Amino acid sequence: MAITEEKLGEILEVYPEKVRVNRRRHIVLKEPDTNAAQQIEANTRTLPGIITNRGCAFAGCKGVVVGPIKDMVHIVHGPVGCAFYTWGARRNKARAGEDGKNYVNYCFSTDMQESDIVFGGEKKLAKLIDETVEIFHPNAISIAATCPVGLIGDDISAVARAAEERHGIQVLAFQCEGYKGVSQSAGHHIANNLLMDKVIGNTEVEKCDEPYAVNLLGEYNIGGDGWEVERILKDIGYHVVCVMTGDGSYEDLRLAHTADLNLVQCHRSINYIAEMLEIKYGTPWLKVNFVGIKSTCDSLRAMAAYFGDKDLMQKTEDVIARETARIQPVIDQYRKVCEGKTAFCFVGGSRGHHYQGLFAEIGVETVLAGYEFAHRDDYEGREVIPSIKKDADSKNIPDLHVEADTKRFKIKIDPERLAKLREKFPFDEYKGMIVDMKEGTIIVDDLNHFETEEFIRLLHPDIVSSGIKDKYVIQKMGIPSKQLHSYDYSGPYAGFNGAVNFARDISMSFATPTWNYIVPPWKNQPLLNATINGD
Ligand code: CFN
Ligand code: HCA
Repeated sequence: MAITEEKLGEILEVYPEKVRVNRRRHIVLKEPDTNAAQQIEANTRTLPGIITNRGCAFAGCKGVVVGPIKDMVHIVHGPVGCAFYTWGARRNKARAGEDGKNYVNYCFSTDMQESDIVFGGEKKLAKLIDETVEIFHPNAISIAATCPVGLIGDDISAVARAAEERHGIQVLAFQCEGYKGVSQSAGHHIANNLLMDKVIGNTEVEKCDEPYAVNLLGEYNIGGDGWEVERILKDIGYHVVCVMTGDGSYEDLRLAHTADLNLVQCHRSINYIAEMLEIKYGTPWLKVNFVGIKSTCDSLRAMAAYFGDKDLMQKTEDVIARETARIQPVIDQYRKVCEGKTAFCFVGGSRGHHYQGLFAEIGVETVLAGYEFAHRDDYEGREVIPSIKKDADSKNIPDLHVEADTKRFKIKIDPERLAKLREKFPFDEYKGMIVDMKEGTIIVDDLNHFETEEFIRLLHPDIVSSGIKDKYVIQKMGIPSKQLHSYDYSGPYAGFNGAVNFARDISMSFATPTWNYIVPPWKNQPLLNATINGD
């Protein structure tokens, strides 16, 4: 059943007036294909009292962007709960490199107590750094500030500077107190800025000797996704300089400026570094998506077209032909179980969009999708500077950046020139989620638990893919839930092998007899209406 404006009105009716108006702006009913892009409100403060799935700036900085760097020790300066929250649950996998250093399975925290809040925690932090260096010898250290640290005013930058002098390694202080900004997104930005400022390019090396040198940005190796993507890229002949940051290392990160091209998997979490690399070093970036067979093939072809080398293009086609011939028959089997089913696809800041293509490939249609904390460009699309380096007369890169404002990292390019480049490199655009969704589907920003249940009651999806905070509510409603953050202990789901794993897991969710033992509430209970002020 498609949701009409009237039906939506009924769901939102229980809210007080102000809340209703606010929430309506975060919901889009996809209209028939028109050229006018539909707009959505996003990246604004969550209404107090609404049970949101969002996290905090600390989660976005330490948990998401910085945490996966394996040869660094990441210290959580704060209560042990914050450290525990970012310890392992995200499933960003890592293997030690040649130097044998991998600390991602450890949890380092100052475990602040009441006395530290009263008297300050700087000394405790300095002592922890000393002990860490003595015991673990990491290549660098990060300190992540939690809410109380900002509130009591511990100067973590000063502690970091003094520790750098004592130990001769970089100690990065991330001022990512949880309360900053409106979600994880602020933390991504804080992490991007400091990594760009202090780590990337912090070496004598200027250029990578290998041909087709790329960085993979916004790939965090959840369930091994990054390993599958790297397998494909290496098979074709690419050299991966650095992955940001899944299974990534501090040492590789320093070399990121030496690559020829930046591939951006998760735009939301890392677009800042992609743009800063373009401004500072002239390295263009390409939006890719290695989730789903078609998206993977499209991305590989766009990369080959960027380099414009005939052999590379041929090798790309060979790998695509070999891999698809291998996996398609398997996918087709699973598709028989999944065909005709519908899904909700609500994840953080990019997967709500990225997974829709893969769902479609196994015959599942996404009827509702959204992001926890994405910005408007992730929904509505944005202008992307095309691959400037490949254009014949773009050797003089600074010409393109005449109005580059390095403080705010904004670039202005002559629109005529931009149009010409776009013609040549049509892949270089970031379309956002809304344009890819079908008429009659729903796009919801910062979905909350009340709305999740209401939309489930109305649309009866066959599967809901989201996170741990609503997984069990969904399953108790008799509906399979597939976590698209952690993959429920499975994965990888990216690339060709990932598509097979995903098809297998989703068809298992449908085929399990478990659901015969659970009766969804709308089958034997009247629909509950929320009450306000006891009426
Ligand atoms: S791995 Fe990424 S893909 S980084 Fe981001 S926006 Fe989170 S941790 Mo959870 S699964 Fe999610 Fe994305 Fe980028 Fe992960 S959709 S919410 S902050 N995310
Ligand atoms: C985070 C991390 C998270 C949480 C997942 C979830 C992740 O936002 O702090 O809510 O299920 O992917 O681990 O997004």
